[in-house]
Amino acid sequence: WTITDEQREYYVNQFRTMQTDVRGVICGGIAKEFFEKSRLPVQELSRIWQLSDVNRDGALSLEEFCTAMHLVVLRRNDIDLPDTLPPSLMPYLPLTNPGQYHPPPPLRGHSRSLQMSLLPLICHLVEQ
Ligand SMILES: [Ca+2]
Repeated sequence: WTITDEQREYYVNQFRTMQTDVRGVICGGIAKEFFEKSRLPVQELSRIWQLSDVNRDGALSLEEFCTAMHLVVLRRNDIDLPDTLPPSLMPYLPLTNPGQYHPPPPLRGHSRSLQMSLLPLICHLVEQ
């Protein structure tokens, strides 16, 4: 299941055709469209997606994309998907690489302020 250097280079190039910034991510819709070109059944693609999107943010980072691509390639070669990711395919988790991972604080702050602004409304409804 190991990714060879040539394969990785190819995957990285594919990633670059969709996302010029290698530290960026490919959002779900674009990735889905791309992987549908592999003509694998949808169930298998969603399985691959579940295995590859390790941080469950609905988008694929370069590492996650390489993993997903590789799983697609394995399936195209009639190799069964693993139940869990083998260590050789495990994308680097953001936690192991804190320098490159920026959690989206504006979004969190936004949802919190949204909750705050809803609170008086909810209190008002409860009073009635
Ligand atoms: Ca992800």
